[in-house]
Amino acid sequence: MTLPRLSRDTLARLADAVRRPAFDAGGIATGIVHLGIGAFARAHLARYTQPLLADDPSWGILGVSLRSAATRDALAPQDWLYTCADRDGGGERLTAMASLTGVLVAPEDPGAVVARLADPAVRIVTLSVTEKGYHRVAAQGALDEDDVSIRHDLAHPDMPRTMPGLLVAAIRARLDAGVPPFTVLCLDNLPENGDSTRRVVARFAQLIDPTLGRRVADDVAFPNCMVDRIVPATRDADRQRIDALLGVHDAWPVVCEPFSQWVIEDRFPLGRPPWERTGAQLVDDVRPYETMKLRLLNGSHSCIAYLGQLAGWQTVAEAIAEPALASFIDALMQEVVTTLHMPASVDLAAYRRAMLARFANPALHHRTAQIAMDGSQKLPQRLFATAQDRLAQGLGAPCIALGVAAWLRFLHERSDDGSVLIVDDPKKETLLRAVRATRNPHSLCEAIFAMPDIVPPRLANSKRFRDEVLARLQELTAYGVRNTLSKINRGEKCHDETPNGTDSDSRAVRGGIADDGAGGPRRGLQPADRRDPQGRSIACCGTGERALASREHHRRR
Ligand code: CS2
Repeated sequence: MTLPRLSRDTLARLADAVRRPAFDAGGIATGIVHLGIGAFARAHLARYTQPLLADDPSWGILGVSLRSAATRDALAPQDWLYTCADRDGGGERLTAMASLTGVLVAPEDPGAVVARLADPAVRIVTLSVTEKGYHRVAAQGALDEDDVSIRHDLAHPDMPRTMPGLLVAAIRARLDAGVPPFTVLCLDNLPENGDSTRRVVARFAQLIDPTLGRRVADDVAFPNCMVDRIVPATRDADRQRIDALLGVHDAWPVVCEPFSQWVIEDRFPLGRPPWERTGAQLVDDVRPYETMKLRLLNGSHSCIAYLGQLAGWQTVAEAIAEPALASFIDALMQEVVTTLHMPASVDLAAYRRAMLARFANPALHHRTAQIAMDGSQKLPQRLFATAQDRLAQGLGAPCIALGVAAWLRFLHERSDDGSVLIVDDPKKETLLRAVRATRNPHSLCEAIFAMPDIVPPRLANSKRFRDEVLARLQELTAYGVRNTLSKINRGEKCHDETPNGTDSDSRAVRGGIADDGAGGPRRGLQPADRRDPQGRSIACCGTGERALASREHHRRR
């Protein structure tokens, strides 16, 4: 039977269990433009914003795709409606989303995007364009002025292709028309993400016109924020299941974990939706939260991705169900926490436990191949910065070194059993050239460590770190992931440092989206909830929790 398409007309026909918007889906106006309207923004920004539209319909979100027309083409026949499915081992919760006012495709008509951005009704521009969308020299944070797309936009500022090009064209149009600039809110996993965005956008503007560059640097607000929600790419199986649950056909749903966190610096000169009412934390200084998330969650994710790709573990849940990998991730987190300086209200031990449970979510199917993408853009803030801090503390970074070595091994495009692996990275050509020039781990390390745009020179110059990475790469090359992890877990790497006295007891992790109508207590944060992909308890794999508990016990004594 062909199901009718999800749309404003069919909203009323959705199954009773589906949460619906508490406002007229056709009655909202654009106050936010979002560049990079992928799954993440639709499962995070939109979820925090939707419940607020009933009180103030002027904060609707206009999405912009910087590359493909797929989202626009799928959502246009649905009046921009879609479903957001929160999933874990305990079940699935569907919300009908109606917070988008439309989707534009920038490459088709960049002028139309600039015109919408210049509209005085637009007060905030949010961004999730992924790390590479900032066109930074990854290890240094500066705009990559040699980047082909940036060069294009500098030469054709009225036909921009890039995020900095679009923003600067719009800011210029606003200033020329006497309209104050919008606030730019970065939702990507960059260090000090607002400041990082300001650096590249202001530099781009300066290259066009020094006065404009100063105005961008001085007059545009770029608050920092930390975002967190695991939102894997939607699969066909998700679409089929969601259609059956909805009773109508949604061509473009998003699937995410129930957990969500958003910590924002409160600097919005033209106002903002009251996101604190839907669970966001508004703080003066986001940096500790952002560093915690980038280094603990994203750092662990990248290590799981490369080790998982090499070992043949296709999803994060499959990987973390391996006791040896879970134990390694616990050790990695011990290494990371010595570099964090958290407010007293944050319980890092609870954060770590919750993270392991989130990784074990059997319903997400978060592919290691997806996280493995763009390593050259991710590792500087996820692993290299942490290693640098460890070295400055006089400590080694053996677990981080294994993560980096796994990335180098992954660049050989072959898993431990010889299957083909796909390297998808803006620096792919340079990286693969280095790999193909040698089969020798030592010269590969030397070659990659000599790339200052990827590895910060200060770290690259550390013999201690280079030796640690080389040793790990040699082990991975000789023994493969499983044997290397077993060796490491048998104690060859184990350092036993007390992490900043933060491993206290088990208050629940802070954050989480406020319930927008029918919430209830969050699930998915308890170790006891961990399940393997077949739904079996994986308490046996809770090496991380066990190690933590035993250290806490030891310290109390
Ligand atoms: C992941 C992130 O793909 C990746 O690199 O590490 O997308 C991660 O799932 C999110 O940052 C979670 O908030």
